[in-house]
Amino acid sequence: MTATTDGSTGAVPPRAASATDEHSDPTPRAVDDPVAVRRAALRATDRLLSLQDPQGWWKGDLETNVTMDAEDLLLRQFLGIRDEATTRAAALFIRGEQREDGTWATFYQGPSDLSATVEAYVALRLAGDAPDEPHMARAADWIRSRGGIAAARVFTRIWLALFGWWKWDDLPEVPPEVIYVPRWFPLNIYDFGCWARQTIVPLAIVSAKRPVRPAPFPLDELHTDPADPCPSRPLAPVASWDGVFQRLDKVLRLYQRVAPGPLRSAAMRSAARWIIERQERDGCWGGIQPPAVYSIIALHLLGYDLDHPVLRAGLDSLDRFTVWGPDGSRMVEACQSPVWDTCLATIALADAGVPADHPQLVRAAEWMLGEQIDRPGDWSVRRPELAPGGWAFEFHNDTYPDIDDTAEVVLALRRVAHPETERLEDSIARGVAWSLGMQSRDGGWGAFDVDNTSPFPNRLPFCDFGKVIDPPSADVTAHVVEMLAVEGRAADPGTRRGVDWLLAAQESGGAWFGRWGVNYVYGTGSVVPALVAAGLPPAHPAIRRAVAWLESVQNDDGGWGEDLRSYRDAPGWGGRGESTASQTAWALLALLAAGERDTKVTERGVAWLVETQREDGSWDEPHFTGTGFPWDFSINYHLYRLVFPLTALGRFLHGDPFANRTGAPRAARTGDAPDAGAGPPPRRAPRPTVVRAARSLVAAAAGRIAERTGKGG
Ligand code: R01
Repeated sequence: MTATTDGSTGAVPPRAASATDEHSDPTPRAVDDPVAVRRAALRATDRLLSLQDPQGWWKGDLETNVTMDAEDLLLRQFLGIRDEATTRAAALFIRGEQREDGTWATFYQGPSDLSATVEAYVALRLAGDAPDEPHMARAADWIRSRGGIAAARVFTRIWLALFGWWKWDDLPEVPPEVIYVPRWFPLNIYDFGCWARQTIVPLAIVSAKRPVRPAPFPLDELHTDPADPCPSRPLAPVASWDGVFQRLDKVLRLYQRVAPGPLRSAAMRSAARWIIERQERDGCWGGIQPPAVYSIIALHLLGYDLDHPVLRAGLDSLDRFTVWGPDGSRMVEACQSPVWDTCLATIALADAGVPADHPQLVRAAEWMLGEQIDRPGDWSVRRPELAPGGWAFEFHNDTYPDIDDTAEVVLALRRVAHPETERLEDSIARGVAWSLGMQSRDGGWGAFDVDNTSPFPNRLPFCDFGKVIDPPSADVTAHVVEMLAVEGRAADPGTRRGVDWLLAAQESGGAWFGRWGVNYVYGTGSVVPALVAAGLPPAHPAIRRAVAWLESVQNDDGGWGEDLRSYRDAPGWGGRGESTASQTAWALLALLAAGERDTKVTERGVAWLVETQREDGSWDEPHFTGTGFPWDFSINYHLYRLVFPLTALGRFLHGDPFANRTGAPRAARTGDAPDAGAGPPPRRAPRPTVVRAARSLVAAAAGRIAERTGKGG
C-alpha cells in the first residue's frame, strides 16, 4: 500500500530512467488528477497539524544506531546504577535491531558494523544473554572473523577498557593539558568541531585517570586470540601523515608518564571547569548524548558523587533522551530535533497554504521566538565582537547555536503573521546579523563555527569515528543564502560571496554534495532553490546542469532515492537508490525552483508521492536520509518523511510567494538577470504591500483548503 521497499540490498545501483524514456504506462497517474494532489497535500497537512505539541513545537524521533543504547547501559554499569527495568527495555530494543547473520548495522540495510556489533553484544551480555545462545554465538563468530575487539574503533575500546576488557596502554592518548593549547596553535580544542570538542575534553580526563571497574564476565570470545588480545599494528612510514601522528601519539604516551603532577592536576581542574560551564539548564551537554555520557564519567572520576547537582541533572537528562516503543522497548536518541522539526514543519504548512495567522503557526512562531539564544557561546571564540542571535537544533543547547537552524528558523518566522510584529522583526534582524557574522573566510558557512577548517584533527589516531571538523558545506551555505535573499539581502557582499562559493562547489556532474543530508539529492535540493532565490535565472547553466543531473537519476518509478553508499562510492551510488519520500521531495524542490513545474519529470515525481502516501497522510521511510558524519554516523529523522513531501506538494500546487517561485514561464524570468554569470542582481527587500499581497494569496489558497476540510484559521 505504501513505500516501495522491496528489501533489495543489491550491489548494483538501480538503473535510472533515461530522461527521454517515453512513459508508456497506460494507467492514468495520480498527477493527471489535480484533485488527487490536493487531497494528498490536505491529508499531509492534517497529519502534520495533529502532531504539534500544545507548546508549539514538533519533534520526530531521531533514530541512529544501537551504540547509543549499548553505551547507555555500559555507563550505568560503570557508575553502579544499572537497573533491571532499564536493562530489559534497552536489551529488547537492541535485540530487535539485530540482523539474521547476528550483526548490527548503523543504518537501515547498511553493512554489518564491527564496533556496533561489539558494543551491542556486550550490552546484551550485561542484560544476561548467554554466549552460547544462537543469536549471541552468531554475533561473536562474526566479530572474530573481522579481527575481534582489536579491530574496533577507539570509542568501543575505551568502553571496554573501563572494565578491563581492553588495555588503556593500547589506546591513543588525549592529555588533559590539551585544554592549555593556545587558540592559535594547531590541535587546540577550538580546532575541533563542537561535537568532537565536547567529547574530547571529558575523554581527556577519563584517559588520564585510566579507571578500571571489575568486569562482570570475561569477553574472551570476542578476541581472535585471547592469549594475544592486542596484536601490535605496524607503524606507517615516518614520511606519511599517519606515521607522523602515530609517532606523536608515542611521544604523548611518554609524556603521560612524566607529566608534572601540579600541571596535570591543574589541567584536570581546568577541564572540569570547562565542562561544568557548558552544562545546559536541563543537565545535558550540547543537546547531544555522547558528551553527556563522557562528562558524567569524567566528573565522577574527579570526585563528584552521583548526588551532586551537576551529576544528578546530567543523569536525569539522559533519561529524557529516550523513546519508548509499544512493546516496552527503549531507544536512546543521540540528540533531539525540536527546533529543526518546528521550523521545517512551519515552512511546510505555509507552503501547503495554511494561513499565516493560523493559530498553530502563530504558536509555533511564539515557541521559536522563545528559543532564540541571546548569550555568547563557543562560537564567540572566533567572533568575540559578534552579538548573539542564533538558534540551536535542540531543546537545550545555548552554547552551540547553529547556522543551519538559524537560517531555517528565520525563513519559517517570515511565513507567520505573529501578532507582535516588532518582536518578530527584531528577532529576525538579530538572526540575520548573527548569520552574516558567522560567514567563513572562503565565503561559505559551516554548521556551528567560523573557519573550522584545520586539516589536523581528522589525522589523529583518536579520531577514527567520523568527521571532527566543521568546514563550510553546500547545504548550510545554501540555506543561509536563501534566507538572506528572502530577507532582501541578495545584493549584500556576504550573500554574493555565498553564491560564488556555491557555484564553485558544484560538482562536474551538476550536483552538490550533501553534508547533513543524504547526499547529492539533499545538496542539490538545498542549493537550487537558494540560487534562484538569490536571483539566478532558471536558465543559468549551473541550474540547467543540476536539472539535467536530477533528471538523469530519477528512478523508473518516478521517485528519487540515494543510498548512503554514495558517501563511499560517488560514481556508482551518487543519486542512486530506492525511492524515498524525503529524497523525492528534495529533488522536486530543486525542479520546482528551477521552473520545471510542468514537465513530465516533475509530474512523475509528484505522482510517486501521491501514490505512496499512507492513509494517515504520512509516508513510510525506513531508509536513513539524514547525515551526522558522512558514512560514519547516519540519522533517520522521523519527521522528514512528512515535512519535505508536504513542502514539495505545496510548492507544486501554490508556488512559493517569497522567492517568486511561481512556476512562471521561464522566458519571463530570465530577463531579471541578463548578466547572471557576473552574479545575482540586486534584490529589494520584500515591501510590506508585497508581503500582504502574498499573504492574501496564501490565505486564499488556504480558504480553498478549509472548504474541503472544514478546518483552518
Ligand atoms: C555524536 C552525535 O551523536 C551527534 C548527534 C547529532 C549531531 C549535528 C548538527 C546538527 C544540526 C544536528 C545534529 N544541523 C547542522 C544538521 C541539520 C540537519 C552530531 C553528532 C556522535 C559522536 C560524537 C548533529 Br564524538 C559526538 C556526537
